[in-house]
Amino acid sequence: MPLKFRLIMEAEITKAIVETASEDWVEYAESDVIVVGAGPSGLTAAKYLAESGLKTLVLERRLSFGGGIGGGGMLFHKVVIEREAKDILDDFEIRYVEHRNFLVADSAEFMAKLATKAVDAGAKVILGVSVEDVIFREDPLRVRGVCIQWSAVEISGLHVDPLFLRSRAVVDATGHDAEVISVAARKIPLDVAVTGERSAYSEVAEKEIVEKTGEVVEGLYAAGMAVAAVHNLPRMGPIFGGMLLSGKKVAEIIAESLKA
Ligand code: 48F
Repeated sequence: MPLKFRLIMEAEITKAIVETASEDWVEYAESDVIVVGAGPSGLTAAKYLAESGLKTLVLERRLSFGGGIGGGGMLFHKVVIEREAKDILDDFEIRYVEHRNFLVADSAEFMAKLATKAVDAGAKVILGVSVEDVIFREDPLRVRGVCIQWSAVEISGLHVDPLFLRSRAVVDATGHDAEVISVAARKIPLDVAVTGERSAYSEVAEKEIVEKTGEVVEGLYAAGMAVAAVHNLPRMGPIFGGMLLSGKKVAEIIAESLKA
């Protein structure tokens, strides 16, 4: 390879990355739905939202998908799913074995396929970005997007102003701390007390998280463990049917609401 070409190549790599990334940021400065968190509930929601034709952006603080899936159950590489969520496993082509009352999947396959199918359905996933606040409007009170920051900046503690992304709906799929609803509740404020989850009571948690999945204030929705944090529900451990069903349910609610 001639020396000249090698010298040019580095600059071309930079241009390729910065130009295409910038195109994405301009494109997603406005979208239908922003899902915060690429854990099981967020990825499930993203697939069904994108399939329903909504422009869907998933923002994930870490540089990896899967949220709490990767650790399986106390680092054993398996997760448990109830039979009620079998159709969702099939939609995502996740393989499982039957074990007594449960379906059991490999944690690596579970997280990989949730992510693959969400992306294949058309959801855009951007890693390494943290949501630190929301955009709101009044009369009526509603959430209309998020304030974002590179996770690296957040971790550094530097004072750097965020950028804004507008959307018609925001899903808090951030897990146990319900980070998006917590900040909105504190700063807007909302008439919502994010009291956090309770100790383990798996069957109650699985049922009530799905039942209480939905809108918290106009434009802001809770899915997955964020629902437990908002409604003070018990935790359930490494059983994931409730996360999948919650993700699917929030997608259906939003699709219905944005169509109207
Ligand atoms: O924690 P997480 O997996 O949430 P989930 O979808 O599922 C919970 C289960 O994994 C498990 C359980 C039930 O089986 O108890 O814990 O409710 O995934 C949440 C994702 O959100 C990201 C975080 O890094 C994780 O990948 N996240 C959290 N806060 C933010 C965020 C934020 N402010 N901005 C962007 N991403």
